Amino acid sequence: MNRDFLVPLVSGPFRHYINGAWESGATTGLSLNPSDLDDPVGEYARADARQTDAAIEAASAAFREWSLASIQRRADSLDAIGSEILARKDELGRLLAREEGKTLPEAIAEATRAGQIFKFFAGEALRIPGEHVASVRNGIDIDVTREPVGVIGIIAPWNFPLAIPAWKIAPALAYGNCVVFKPAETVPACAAALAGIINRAGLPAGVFNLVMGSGRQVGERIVASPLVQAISFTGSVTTGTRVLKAAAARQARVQLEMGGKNPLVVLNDANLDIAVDAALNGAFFSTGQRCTASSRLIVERGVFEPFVAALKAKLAALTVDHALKRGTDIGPIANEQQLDVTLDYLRAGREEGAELVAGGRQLERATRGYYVEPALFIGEPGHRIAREEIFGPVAVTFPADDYDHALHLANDTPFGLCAGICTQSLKYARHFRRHSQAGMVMVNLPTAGVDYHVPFGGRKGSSYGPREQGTYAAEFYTTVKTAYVAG
Ligand code: TXE
Repeated sequence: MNRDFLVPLVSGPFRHYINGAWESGATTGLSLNPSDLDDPVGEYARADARQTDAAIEAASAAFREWSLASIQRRADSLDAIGSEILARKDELGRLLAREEGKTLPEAIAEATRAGQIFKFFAGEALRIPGEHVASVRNGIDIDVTREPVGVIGIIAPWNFPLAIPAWKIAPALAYGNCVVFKPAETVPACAAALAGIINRAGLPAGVFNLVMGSGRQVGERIVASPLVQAISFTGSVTTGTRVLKAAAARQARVQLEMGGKNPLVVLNDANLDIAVDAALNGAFFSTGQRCTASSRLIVERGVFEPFVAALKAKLAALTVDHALKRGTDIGPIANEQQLDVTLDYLRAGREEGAELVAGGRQLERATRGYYVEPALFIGEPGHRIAREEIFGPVAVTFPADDYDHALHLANDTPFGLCAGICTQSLKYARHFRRHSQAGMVMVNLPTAGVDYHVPFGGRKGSSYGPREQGTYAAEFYTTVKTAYVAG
């Protein structure tokens, strides 16, 4: 489809969208371009308590109408949102690359995925499942149906500023809920662009609201509000734990997607080209800022040296530069805080005795930005850099004695989002699939890179609550009613 849209995607200052109207903030913040700090993306509104409450109240007031709207109406709205996203994926991709710093091809792919997610849930709105069950008592029918939950508070991170909001907002709306969306402060322009597209789909006022601002002020207010029935959160373990405690204290429904420290196991019998490409892509693409990043590379001793040598060679050939520049493989780190975290871990790795075999230097480019050379350490499983999520272009590799040892090391982590194995052995692939303590398993693939129509989520410290995406999203965004009917 190639439609010309007369409306600009977004124009600063980026405003809140509350009860069907655009609103300036109580205060403002500045969104930066991490590839070029001299090219700010624009000012954005920051909400205070009053504006946050206004968004929540608008969503609550809109719930009755939207929850009773026909499924055709809901499907058509989501389809329209998906269509505009897909038609403007290049424009959205440019904005995303400029604001978050992933490369343009990665950003366009993310925009495409966001559009596909809305299209998928447009279909799901027409397929809301239910069950008719025979009663143990004569003359009674039992129906199990799914109903909307209410107002959903959506708290999102900055690393996928279109796709993550899409996979929370689309199912929320498809199943008849209203939304209060709080994006991360690194990416307000992307959030405002998405809100503009949702606005043009003509939802009733209040069904979807965008409020921007700090986690402490806006996020905590959403989590604490008795008018918000459910919270879907993606972000750090520390914040996720706070959200969980606050939500549990008032018995709100909650779903958390948090960090990962995802292992990629490479066995002696692996196709080394596939394994090295999986490691390169999984660990370093999107500047390593993916919760599914392959940050622990566990390699059987027989191929450890050739694997490290081949990966080093590939790393040396990568171009780290401005996200919008043609030929850039790795963009900058998304914000200053994340740059500091990455540099701290690079220091910690050296101090705890890990061997830095490639990269790790801060880089200067033609424009001022947060550039860091992708870094590979040979470390030990107990090192902090091998146990804690870094969320930057840093991976650690260590050898395993055999498959059993590799499986043990892979599972020896407080996280459990995704785990990968590279092998040509069906026996080990099957065993790993069954015994990996992760929510997602990849065989001969990077740990990052998932489809949009199947469940996404992890185990242990990575996730809490029902899975996101695919048909499984219904578990979180609907509540079940069992009805007994006698004639
Ligand atoms: O996350 P936060 P940040 C990890 C990654 C990164 C670290 C910090 O390790 O280094 O988190 O990133 C909102 N109540 N991941 O600071 O703080 C906040 O405004 C309610 C991994 O961005 O968790 C933002 O909208 N909300 C992760 C969202 O929560 C609060 C992706 C996430 O912010 C809040 C992103 C509060 N008290 C970061 N405090 C992954 N694995 O996918 C903050 N927020």
